[in-house]
Formats: sequence, structure tokens, C-alpha cells
Amino acid sequence: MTTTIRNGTIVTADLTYQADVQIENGVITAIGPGLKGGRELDATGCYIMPGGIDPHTHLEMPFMGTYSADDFESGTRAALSGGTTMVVDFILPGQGQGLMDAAKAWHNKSGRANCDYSYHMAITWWGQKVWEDMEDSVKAGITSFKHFMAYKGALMVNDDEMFSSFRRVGDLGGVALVHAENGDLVAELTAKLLAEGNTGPEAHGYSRPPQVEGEATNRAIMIADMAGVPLYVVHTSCEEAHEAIRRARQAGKRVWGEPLIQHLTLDESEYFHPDWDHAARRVMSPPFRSKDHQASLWAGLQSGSLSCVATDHCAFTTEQKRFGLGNFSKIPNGTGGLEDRLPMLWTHGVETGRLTMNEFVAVTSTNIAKILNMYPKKGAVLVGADADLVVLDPKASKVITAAGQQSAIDYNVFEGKEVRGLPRYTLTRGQVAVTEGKVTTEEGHGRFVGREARPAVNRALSTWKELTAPRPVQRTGVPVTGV
Ligand code: DUC
Ligand code: ZN
Ligand code: ZN
Ligand code: ZN
Repeated sequence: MTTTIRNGTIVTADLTYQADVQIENGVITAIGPGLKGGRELDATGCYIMPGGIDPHTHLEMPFMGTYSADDFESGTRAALSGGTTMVVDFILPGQGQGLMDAAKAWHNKSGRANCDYSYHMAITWWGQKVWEDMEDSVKAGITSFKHFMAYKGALMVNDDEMFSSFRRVGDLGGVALVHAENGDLVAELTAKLLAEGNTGPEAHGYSRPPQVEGEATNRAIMIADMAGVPLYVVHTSCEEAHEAIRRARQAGKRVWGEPLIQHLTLDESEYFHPDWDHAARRVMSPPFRSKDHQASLWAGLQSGSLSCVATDHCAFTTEQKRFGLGNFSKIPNGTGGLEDRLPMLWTHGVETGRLTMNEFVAVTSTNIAKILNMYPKKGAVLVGADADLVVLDPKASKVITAAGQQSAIDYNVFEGKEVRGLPRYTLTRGQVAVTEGKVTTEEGHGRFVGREARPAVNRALSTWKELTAPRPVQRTGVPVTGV
């Protein structure tokens, strides 16, 4: 089956040029002028880009006493509808559960995916079994490991556990990820706020101020440096965390930061809305911040100190959010955005002049494909790459509404926002899944994308210091452990 995309302008992370794209059996087989044949798609006036990759989703995830409402079917349908052709979801092992057991559970859920997907493995507890399973995880193509520094008493790992895990990830050639918030302080602040009668959703923001994120981000960076592992900081929401990442990168450390489209475009005033439901629907962690923090995140994307825009898509219905009526700490944390990430970033990033089109492609697709070692199979418009493409129409516009969305929830945090940059077509491995707003996805079409470890990359971390530092003296009978 041949498909040809004609008359468009190809936009990659590096280049903008006019050419047609030919696809056979799900892969790009030719790029050049005057291509013809098979099913022809007209891209006149449009940009042909690598489909979006959302590096951070939680589909059908057990969390805070419930399950996130979008599963792999509705979640990936929403993704494709908005031009995203791949998601990286988090496997969340239960306490005491083996990593590969949990991976099996995720494989069972993801069989329904409409587009390709990969996984990060969360380290939710620590022990010999986890240490052993990490190697099997890497062999199975799951080479990135997430650590929660918050959610005390549930998902949180302590510093000693994180240090052990980071060293293991480094030895295995993987990437460490952190949810960076100081969980001890969040627990303290939450208890204090509740004791003082602050039970509404606006207290959520006060329980997780920028300092708890900045502190944890700094700590994770230092621990990663000692462990010799590259570090990817998810949902960077504030200047305090961004500043730590900037400083680390300047010092030669391999550290990346990931702002969310929600933090870039929505602010803390949402929590003071008179309607409880409105505010609770926007409760996520880290919380929305002030406009100053937003400016910092945009500056980071522009300058390259922040690398990827994600959603942390973790959608809960209004009914689920109401578990927290009378106690903000029981509101399931999470917001949606999978379907809206590209048009929102196009409208608020490219149209405002903050990002070039090439930078848009880099932060929505190519950078994460490189970081997670799946480039150029993903994140590229090149002969031999998967034909995961979005044909983006810069003039097509819509007003975002819950009624018009694919997601299974009953509201949208971007409700009423007008956006441009909609897919004329979205292709997942050559299959046309979206045509001018009409979604014709195929349940089960998505495939797992395994990734290779990359041990050599880890050596880059702070080695310039190691090369000049005095080495510990090895004395007979005295073991030198060092880090
Ligand atoms: N934050 C959220 O808001 N939801 C899921 C997990 C997380 O870290
Ligand atoms: Zn998180
Ligand atoms: Zn998350
Ligand atoms: Zn198929």
C-alpha cells in the first residue's frame, strides 16, 4: 500500500523545504519533488512534520484510589486527533510487585492502543528484586526509570533508595527520571493547611510551592551526578527547578527539563475560581504557577535549557475529582492535554514568535526521540523512518470544547481557547488516522517501541572533574568503595 503526501512543506527539527513524501508499508520510502502514486494526500498550504511524541502520559493508571479515566484506546485516539502519533506511558508497579509483572499488566492494557507507544518504568519501592528486574526491563526495551520524590507513603522513594537505583540505571545504560517535589515537606504543609481549615482546591497550590520543586530538582541533579546517570526531570513547572537544570547543563551535566503545555499556558488563578469543580479539575502536581514562572518556562524552551513539552496526561472525570470535596488532598491529581498539546503550543509558541517551526518540532517530537534513543525511527522525516506524520494546517482553527474532544472525561482544562495549527492529516505508520477533524483510528494498531540502552552516554556526566580529581588511595586490606 503506497501513500503519497503532495504539495506540502516539510518541517523537521533542522530544515524547512518543499518536497513530497512517499510511504510504503508504514515506512517513508522516498522524499523529493514530483512524487506520485497510490493514495495521494494534498498538503497544499500545510507543513509535513514528524508526528508529536508525548513523553509523559498516565493511561488507565491506578492512582489515589481510582483509575485515570483515559485508557490506551481513548488516550491514543485523543493523541492522534491532535497530531500526536506516539505516547510514552509510565508502568507503575505496586508495592512489592516485580517490574516485569507490572510490565505484563501494562502490555495487557496497551493492546488497545491506536498509535505506537513505549514505556518508562517507575521505581515505586526498592529491594533486591527490583535491582534484578531492572536488567530485564532494559533487555525488554524499557530503559528509562522514573522516581517519585513526592507522594509520601505511596510512591515516594527516599534518597538512599534513589541513589542505589540511579547507580543501577547508570550501569545499565539507561536514563533516570524524577518527579521532583520534596514529599516530606508537601506532607507537612498539607497537614498544616488542613488543620487550619484550608480544605479547598486553592490550598493545593500552597501545599506544593515552587521551593519544594526547586529543592528536589537540585537534590536529584546532585544525586544523579554522583551516580553518573543522565537525568530527565519531568513536569518542570517553576523558575526554581528550571534554574537548577540550567545550571547543571551549563556545568556539563546531562540533564533535561520537560515543561507541560498546561504550565506554559494556564496559571494559578484557576484555583481561585468560585466554582469548586472548575478549580478541582485543574488540580495536578506540580500545581499551576504564577505568570512569572510561565515566562521562565517559555524562556527555557527558547534558549534550549528546557527540552521537551509534554502533557502528563492523567485525566479524571468531575465525579472522580469530587472524591476531594472537603479535603483538597484527596482530589485525584491530574489533568488532560494529549489532544491539545500541539495546537496549543503552535498557537502560543510559534504564532507568538517564541518558537520557530523547527524548534516546535524539536520540543514536541525530535528531542525526546533522541533522548530516549528511538531516533530516527521516530521523530524524523527521513527515508527509512516510521511514517508517523502530522500534516499541520497553520490556518485551520477551532475552539477547544469538551463536547468536541476524544478524551473520555466530561471537561477540558483549555475549554473555550481558540487554537490554530490543526492536523489536516495524522498518519500512524502510514495509516491515515485523522482527516480534517474526522477521526478514523484503528484500535490495536499501535505497537510497542522497545529502546536500546546506551552505556557510553552516561560517561559524559561530570567526567571532566573525575579526570583531574585525585583518586582514592587503595591500601591493602582497606576496601575503597567510592561512588
Ligand atoms: N502528577 C499528577 O498531577 N498526576 C499524576 C502523577 C503526578 O505526578
Ligand atoms: Zn509526576
Ligand atoms: Zn506524571
Ligand atoms: Zn493497523
